[in-house]
Amino acid sequence: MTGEINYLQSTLNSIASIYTDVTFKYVTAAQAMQLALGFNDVTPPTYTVSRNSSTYIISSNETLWNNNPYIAVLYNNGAYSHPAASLIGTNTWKVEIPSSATASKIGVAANDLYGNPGVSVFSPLTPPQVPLPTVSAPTTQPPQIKIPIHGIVASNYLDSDHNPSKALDSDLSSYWGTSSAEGFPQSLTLDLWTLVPVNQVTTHFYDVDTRAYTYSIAVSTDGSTWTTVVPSKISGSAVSDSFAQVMARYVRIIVTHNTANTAVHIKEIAAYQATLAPTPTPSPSPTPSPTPSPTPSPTPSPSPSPTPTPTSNPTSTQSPTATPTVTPTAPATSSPTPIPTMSPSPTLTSTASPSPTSSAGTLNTETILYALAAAIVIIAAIAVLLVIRKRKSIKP
Ligand SMILES: [Ca+2]
Ligand SMILES: [Ca+2]
Repeated sequence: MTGEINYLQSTLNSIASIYTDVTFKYVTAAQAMQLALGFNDVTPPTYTVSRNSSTYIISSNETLWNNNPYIAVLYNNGAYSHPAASLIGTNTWKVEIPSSATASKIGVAANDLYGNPGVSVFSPLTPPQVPLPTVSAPTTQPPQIKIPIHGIVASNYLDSDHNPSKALDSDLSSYWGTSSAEGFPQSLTLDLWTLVPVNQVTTHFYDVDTRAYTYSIAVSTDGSTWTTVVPSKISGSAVSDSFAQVMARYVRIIVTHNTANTAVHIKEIAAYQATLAPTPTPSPSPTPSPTPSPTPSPTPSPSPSPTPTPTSNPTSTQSPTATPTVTPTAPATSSPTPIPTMSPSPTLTSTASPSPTSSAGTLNTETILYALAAAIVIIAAIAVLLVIRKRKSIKP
């Protein structure tokens, strides 16, 4: 391939030296677009990745074309998967990578808004578990949003009439109840399905009398490592516990005592998160209303995107700056309309894929193919130009 490109380059140089009144420019498709539209973003997007169990958070340093990176996972057995990335914040996406323990490489690829391709390959095993990001509790409690519960598991339950789902049926006459023979502790675990901000749990204990329960509440991102958000306390009937907002998938209440007997009974339980800051709609109001519009109070945004700590980032093999471009310094041209030169013009010798561990070799080949295709188009254009010139010279 390199030989073919060299041949192509020398051929172009030869043509350029003969037809000195023709300006040659060898550019990539992205660079051609830069020239045509007059902007000069030639830097590819770069990414950072953090991991929490099988959930990966990918951030880009700039807006991506289609607002969506392409993800490819290479597994140890040679298989590939292409999990979809879902947008969770500005230039931030979440990807669930199944069987991430057996994955060997994770590739992230996208173009920025100006066609510059950015590719990074990460190792899925190097990033450590991301600690639960905590947000300081707001001084004034904003309105709360009830979080959908996708699963509920109890350490124990008495019978089907007192199974864990009875704590989620919005019916205060039904409740989750354990067998008194099982004693304490007993726990009820809510599965929120994915990492979401949580800052409040409401619990409605069985309350036909003045009994009180001793309990604590913990959260987890992976179901194995738990962080206590409500230390052990005693309460009964309906109780609401607020805490500094955390990112969690699992919420667990652990009951260690009941003043009435040795069983646990919860009528209803729910988890909440703070209201997100309203996104301002850029609607230019043509009629200036005399009444001041009630601007939304600056509710402290819970910042749903868990900003990854820098240490958790994998050692990113930098995106191989492909786009092997050649800028043959064409001889002095007499072209009246000089084409603006591209400022950063990497030379052909800067071959892509600097990292030996990078598995993005196929992408480099693609880029070279694109460059070849662009060169062929240019040659064709020159040929047409030459024919036209020749015909013009023949005509009287
Ligand atoms: Ca860019
Ligand atoms: Ca119930």
